[in-house]
Amino acid sequence: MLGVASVATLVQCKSASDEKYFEKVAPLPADATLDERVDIASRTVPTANQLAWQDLELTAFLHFGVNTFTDREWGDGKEDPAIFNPAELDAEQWVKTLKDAGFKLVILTAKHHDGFCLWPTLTTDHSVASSKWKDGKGDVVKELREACDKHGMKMGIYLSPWDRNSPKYGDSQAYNDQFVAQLTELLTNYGKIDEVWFDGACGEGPNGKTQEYDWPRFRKVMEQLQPEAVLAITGDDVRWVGNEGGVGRETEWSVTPLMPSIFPESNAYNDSLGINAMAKNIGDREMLANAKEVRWWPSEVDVSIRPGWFYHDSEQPKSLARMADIYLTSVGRNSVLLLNIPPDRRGLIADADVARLKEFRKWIDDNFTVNLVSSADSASMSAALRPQTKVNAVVLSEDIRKGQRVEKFTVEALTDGAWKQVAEGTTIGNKRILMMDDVVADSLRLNITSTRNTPHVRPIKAYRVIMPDDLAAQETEFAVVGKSTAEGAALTCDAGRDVEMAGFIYSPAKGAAPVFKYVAEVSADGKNWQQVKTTGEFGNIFNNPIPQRVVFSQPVKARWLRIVSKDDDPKASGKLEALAVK
Ligand code: FUL
Repeated sequence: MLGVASVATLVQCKSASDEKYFEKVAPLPADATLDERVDIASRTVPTANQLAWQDLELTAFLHFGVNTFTDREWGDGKEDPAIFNPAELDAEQWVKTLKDAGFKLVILTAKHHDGFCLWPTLTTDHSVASSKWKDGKGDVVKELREACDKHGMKMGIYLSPWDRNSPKYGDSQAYNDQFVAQLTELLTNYGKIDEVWFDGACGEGPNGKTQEYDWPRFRKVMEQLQPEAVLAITGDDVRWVGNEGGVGRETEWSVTPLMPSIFPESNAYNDSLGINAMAKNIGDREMLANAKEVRWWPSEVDVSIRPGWFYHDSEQPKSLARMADIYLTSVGRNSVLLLNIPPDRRGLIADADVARLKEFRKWIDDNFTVNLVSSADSASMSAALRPQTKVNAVVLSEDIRKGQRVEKFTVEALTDGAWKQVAEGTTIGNKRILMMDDVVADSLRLNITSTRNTPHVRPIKAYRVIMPDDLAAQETEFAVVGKSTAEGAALTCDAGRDVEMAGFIYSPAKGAAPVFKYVAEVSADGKNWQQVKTTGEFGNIFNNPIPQRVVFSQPVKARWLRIVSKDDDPKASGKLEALAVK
């Protein structure tokens, strides 16, 4: 193992070129050697907007709209606007709840894929103006703005490019004009917007044509109207981490050759490099060999506090244990957490979610407020603890204004006069939290065993973190019963006896296409079937293939349950379990 003294020799110190930085994008000349490419990547740095955004650490999503009232995840655009009626809507309750929990920015789904606009847009009647809420005179975006101003919260907007309501969708020029008009309204009339979220989903229009988005135009509108905002997901300021489960990579580079989808050549280019947004590795040095540029494109981990993005009565917030895990694997892995807390039909964040957020904040405060390091020495990257201090977490951080550089490190603890390795890792970036087994130590030190350039690492911090018990994912309301078999388009569950069947859990199989559209049927004899859910759809299952929990409007007595795929290529795979009334 390498000691601290050897760090200087390991670090390829390039003090001359170290002064020169590339903001956001750095070209990699075709004739550059791999070492030169790595050097350029090490000097690629964030823009001021990106830096300010990375500093936020905790940001929140509010998925709210017609889906809240139809109990769906993806609306089809045919919803009657009259159903939107959140009689008790209180944007201050949202913002206060989030602020108390430590969130610094909140992003509202101003328009989701169903096309329903939460502000009275002039571009379509499919908006709050046609709803019953406040007799059509309400404006959710405005109410959020006012609450954010009052409580000192930054604001962002989600404007879905995919629009299942607009008759113009699929007629590229006409729809792009409409989209730009919507974006312009949102970025002009609602004060300072700090993040604009363009989702990547792009389905067919009613005319069967696929929409070609004019990304460069959208980006220009944003730059002109909100020059300090970051553009997320399809945009080139903030990168989707690649899953919706709350997990950043252990090796999470903010500098990557991956090209954002607002650039028309991105698909072909990323394919040529053999990478995509979900790839396990998006930044290792080997990947730089064939790239023509690298960019600072830091990761955002978007995940919902509940199984769905929209509020459903049948769902519950994640356990505190799960939330703590998410914190460690997002903020603790060089990412900004974007946690979704969906308001309910009243227009309020549900009590259970408010309570969970309070616990979440308390867990962070209890565990990460008191740094156990009594004095740190940045030159030797060592940290003195009070004698015999028990620690199980170290927090590391690079000064990313000078790039992200560290590729590999170990952490050692001085115990009974001897140094021993207690943790190891790859990237650090803006923040890295490393959990390890309890160790009783007098000092800690960091050994950087591989770096792209002179590292700029802040003093180590150390903590003793107590993970909450996982009372978790257990089903409390219903018993999970039955044995599942797949045949053709149907996935059948035999509960073994007659039960009061309240619903089911469908768990998609790893590596196989999930069921998307389905009907659910029950049977007393396994031969005659009765439909209980006629038009089911596991909205968003492709992006987020987690177990899908569906509760029927009322329980029905049966022994067998099946879901029959109504997809174009109907093949059922995965597992089906019945939820029985206890
Ligand atoms: C996805 C969407 O399809 C989901 O409905 C949700 O909005 C999520 C944040 O992004 O791609």
